[in-house]
Amino acid sequence: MDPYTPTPADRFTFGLWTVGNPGRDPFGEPTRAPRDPTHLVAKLAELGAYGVNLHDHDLVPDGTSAAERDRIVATFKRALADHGLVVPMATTNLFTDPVFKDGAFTSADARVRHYAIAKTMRSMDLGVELGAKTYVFWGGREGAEVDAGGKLIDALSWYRDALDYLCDYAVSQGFELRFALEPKPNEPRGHAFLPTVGSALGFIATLQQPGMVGVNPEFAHETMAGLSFTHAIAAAIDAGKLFHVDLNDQVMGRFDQDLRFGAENLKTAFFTVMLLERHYDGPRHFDAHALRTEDEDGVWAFAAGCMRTYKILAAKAARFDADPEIQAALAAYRADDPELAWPPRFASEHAEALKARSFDLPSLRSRGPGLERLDQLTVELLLGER
Ligand code: DIG
Ligand code: MN
Ligand code: MN
Repeated sequence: MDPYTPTPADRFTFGLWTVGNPGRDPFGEPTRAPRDPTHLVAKLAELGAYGVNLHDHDLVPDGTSAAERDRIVATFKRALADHGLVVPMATTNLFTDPVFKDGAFTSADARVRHYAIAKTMRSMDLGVELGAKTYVFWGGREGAEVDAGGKLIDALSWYRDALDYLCDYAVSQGFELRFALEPKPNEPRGHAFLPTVGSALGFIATLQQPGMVGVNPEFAHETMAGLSFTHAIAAAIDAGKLFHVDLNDQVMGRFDQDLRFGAENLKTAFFTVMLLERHYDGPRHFDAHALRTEDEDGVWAFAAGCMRTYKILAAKAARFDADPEIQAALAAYRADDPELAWPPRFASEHAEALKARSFDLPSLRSRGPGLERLDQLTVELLLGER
């Protein structure tokens, strides 16, 4: 069997909006026909995916009657059961409806803010009904083009009020839900609130129930901001806040391209996979879509490519760990000195001794870390030469 054939054990997931993306962009109409969610479930299962995610209105269009909503959900549940897919994550569309044109949770109109919270609660109900354990908040319209509105600090306070209220709602309903904030620096708003993983981590610390809230970093979003996605993932892991992850690819400094995983930055994708394989056991969600040029065959080639590239890079990460030359270079890179082991707790005597200690600065200055060779070995591994 092909070692890179995905299976549900790999926990690969896709949003209905990803493989269902019709190919519309700001300058062109859709190039693909819309596909029914049950068809997308069947095709994803065929490819070896584990699960499917959704915004509320990907499945139940806004304004649907309660009876029709229940029929749609029952049909979708049957498709999930028939094809063995789960719904690990759900989220709310707070960005398409023009009512959110100047923000949802951060709108300057309290009526819009409260409508967004009501819509999110109904969407949480749906997500939990489908089995979601993670709820993502991407603030697509939470931002500004005009700072004269004077709400830059109020917006964060309103954002906090909404999240604190929704955490209370989840607890009151007995939902086993963790929230994951998804940062993005801009687009569709000129400047987005909570633009990066770092800013989201800081914001979480100000919430009333910070333990319920983590981050959902997206490869394209940190890259758009000119940041390293690998470093963003490491910061989230370090903070114990990597609750979900959106994998795709992106050319730095471009609009949000949501490219197939591995399509542009193979080395960053490699180290991302290495970190996820070592420190994260959640779904590997591909928040990406096929190029607008593609037909439906191209959509499924895109989806299969995301999963296959992840598995190939995971195999490369295992080879990295087993490669004697790479491991020797890694061992040589780190220098330790048993005399410098940290004492169990701070002691003034230790501080005085450290201040008085002499260091061989000329030798420390001239020591070479061997990073060029280590990086070359990594490149050769990725090129299939090791
Ligand atoms: C875009 O990157 C956002 C929306 O697609 C969705 O709200 C979230 C979940 O992955 N990502
Ligand atoms: Mn994106
Ligand atoms: Mn995303």
